[in-house]
Amino acid sequence: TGDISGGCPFNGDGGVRALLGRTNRDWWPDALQLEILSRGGTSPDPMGDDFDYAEAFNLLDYDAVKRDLTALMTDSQPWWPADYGHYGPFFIRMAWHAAGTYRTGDGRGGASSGQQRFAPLNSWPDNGNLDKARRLLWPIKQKYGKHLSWADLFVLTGNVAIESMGGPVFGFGGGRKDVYEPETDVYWGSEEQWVNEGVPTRILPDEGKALESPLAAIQMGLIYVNPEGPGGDPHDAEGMARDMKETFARMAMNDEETVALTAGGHAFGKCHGAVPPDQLSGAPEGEGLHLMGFGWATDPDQIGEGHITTSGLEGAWTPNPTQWGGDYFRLLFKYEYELVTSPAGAKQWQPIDPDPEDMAPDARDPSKKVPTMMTTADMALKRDPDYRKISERFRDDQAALDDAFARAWFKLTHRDMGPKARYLGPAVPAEDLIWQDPVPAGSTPSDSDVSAFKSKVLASGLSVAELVKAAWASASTYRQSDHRGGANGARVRLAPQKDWKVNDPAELAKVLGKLDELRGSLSMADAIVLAGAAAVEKAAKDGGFEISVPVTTGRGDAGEEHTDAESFEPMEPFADGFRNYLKTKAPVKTEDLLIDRASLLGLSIPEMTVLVGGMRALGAVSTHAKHGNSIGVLTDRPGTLSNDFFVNLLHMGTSWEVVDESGDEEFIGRCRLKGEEKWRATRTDLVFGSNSQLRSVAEVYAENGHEQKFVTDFVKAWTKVMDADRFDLR
Ligand code: HEB
Repeated sequence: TGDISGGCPFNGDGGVRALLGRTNRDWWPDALQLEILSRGGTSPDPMGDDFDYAEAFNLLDYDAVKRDLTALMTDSQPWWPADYGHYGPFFIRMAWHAAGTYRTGDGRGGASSGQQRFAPLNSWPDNGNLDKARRLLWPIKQKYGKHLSWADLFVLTGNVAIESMGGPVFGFGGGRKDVYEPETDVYWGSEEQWVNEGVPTRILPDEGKALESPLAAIQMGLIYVNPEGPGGDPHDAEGMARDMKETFARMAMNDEETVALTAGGHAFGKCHGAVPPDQLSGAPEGEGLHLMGFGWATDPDQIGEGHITTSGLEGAWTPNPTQWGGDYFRLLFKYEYELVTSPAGAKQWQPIDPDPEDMAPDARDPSKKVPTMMTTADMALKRDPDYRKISERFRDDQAALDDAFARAWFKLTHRDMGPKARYLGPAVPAEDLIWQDPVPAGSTPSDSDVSAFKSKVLASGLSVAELVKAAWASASTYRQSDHRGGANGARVRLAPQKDWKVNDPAELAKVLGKLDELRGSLSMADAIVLAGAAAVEKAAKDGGFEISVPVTTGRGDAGEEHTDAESFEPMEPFADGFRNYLKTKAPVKTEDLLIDRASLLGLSIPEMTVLVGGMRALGAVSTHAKHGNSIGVLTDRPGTLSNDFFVNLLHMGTSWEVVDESGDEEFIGRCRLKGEEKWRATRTDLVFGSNSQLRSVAEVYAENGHEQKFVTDFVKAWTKVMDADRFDLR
């Protein structure tokens, strides 16, 4: 893939930046402050905790929804008339923009929570007028209610749109449960202007500037690239292809998928740039109440005439914008294109001397013919040599394009749903796809096999820390953003995970080798988790607490043939505060990276806190270049599950000083009276004493009388992480 950032996350402009960059509060300071009603864990979700969306979806009359959606496609509404009498293309763009925010770097974005309804996405310049597309769907959403989420509806509508115009569709999986608030955990960039306000482009090779990870868009407010060229320059053909390759790679798409998606998408519909953009009101989130959630308002008569501006570019790609087919590539290669300016002032490309039958119908009056167009991004499909080869093949082989488009669209719209076990409904394709990270079914071992294995593990000579680290390495790759990773499949024993530095590869290989010897008929995936459980039970017992760590077996083992190794590379933890690991200093504070990881694991503040404290006490830290396995292990009895970390961290007998050469990353704790060194720790450790909110939680675990609570809470949080990916059980 074309990752020109060198795979290093957060490698932006340098300098310290906030974890979340520019947030909704920064963009819209006057917005209603609803978050004060969600204090103290009160949820904004009106459906309540016991609502089971899967159960509701399974009662949906899937065929009836599809019939209703098909009818809606051509049921033009006077307040937003359908171009060519068909809303299909508009809905495809809606679905593509819903899914297209996905990025591999942290698995965030994507279609799975219907975030297009909320800020900032509802107001991104690139999502212009999609407020209308969503509102056209309200009667259908209202009709099917709890049985069909907005998030599923967006994707399903895209599918029905494609089908209703004769396009190929691979399948549909439901199961995207709606949320009722904007996601606040996604970093969209730190720029303070939108793309249409002159914000600079994010890839500037001359200035040594690469696209900051995990971002996948080239300018603030775009889904991917600037259609008019890099930074708006239509002549930079090389830069256009570079930007497309980089951004599409960030959403897990290779060149062939990128070409198929773009050409397939632009077989349909048109661009809107009939009026200068200064005639439009602002984006939805900042608009007046009377607009009822709409933005980009303009004169209704103009809308009726088709005088609409969205991107500012104007025109259709093909003579048949509501019919699937090969016209896009046919025209792209048949004609030379010249640079022209749209009525809204955008740069675009127009065929020179088109034959009359290659002209497009006017969107409101089919008897009128208008020239077709290409964006600078479309032109890259013939100007770039790699793309051109693929484009020529698709031009000459429609069946190949059909298949590639259908598959790439399915991947685009389902990439962030995680394993296939999470898909619902009658249209889930039978074929397993490598990007779904398939795991062969496991089996459930007998209780006696399990306890025999655990005894053997504890007698094997492997330490508590080694076993805990291996189990953590296996399970903690899980991220709730795209539901990838986790202990199921035991991919920790495969490339690239087995070689990640955070996993202490040599030690991990030793532990896994031993477990493999001892496991008998158990799967490796179960064996790793069971061995971790045995270690935690022993560590608790050594601290005076008899507890049992529950393990639900039944995990399967994935092989290399089930694993797209390259797609796991972006999942390498750049920092893992739970193991006190930092690869290289980032422009965000190291403690921010702990919060980020805890959020991807779906942990609460107390869960994160008790896990950090517990794992330190167990000695389960990644090997530190200078301090081996001792940094942050604030206890004299590593390997025992105790609250020593919190007790010692908060003890007033210790004073802390920064180790200057460490660049603020490392600290010495000295005896306040005598001055001798007692501990070494990192930012991730000290933040539990210095941050007032984290301290308040750390204090609970350091308090007398909470020793048992500490152990119980640790085991609960531990088990949550071990089981985070067990969708097969739910
Ligand atoms: Fe697209 C449209 C660009 C990709 C599908 N797009 C469009 C436009 C533009 C663009 C500018 C116009 C808008 C308005 O309205 O104005 N794209 C673009 C770019 C890219 C893309 C730059 C990257 C390269 N697409 C894409 C994809 C898809 C699509 C991937 C799917 C698959 N689009 C689309 C559609 C449309 C568009 C369907 C039409 C819409 C209507 O018609 O409304």
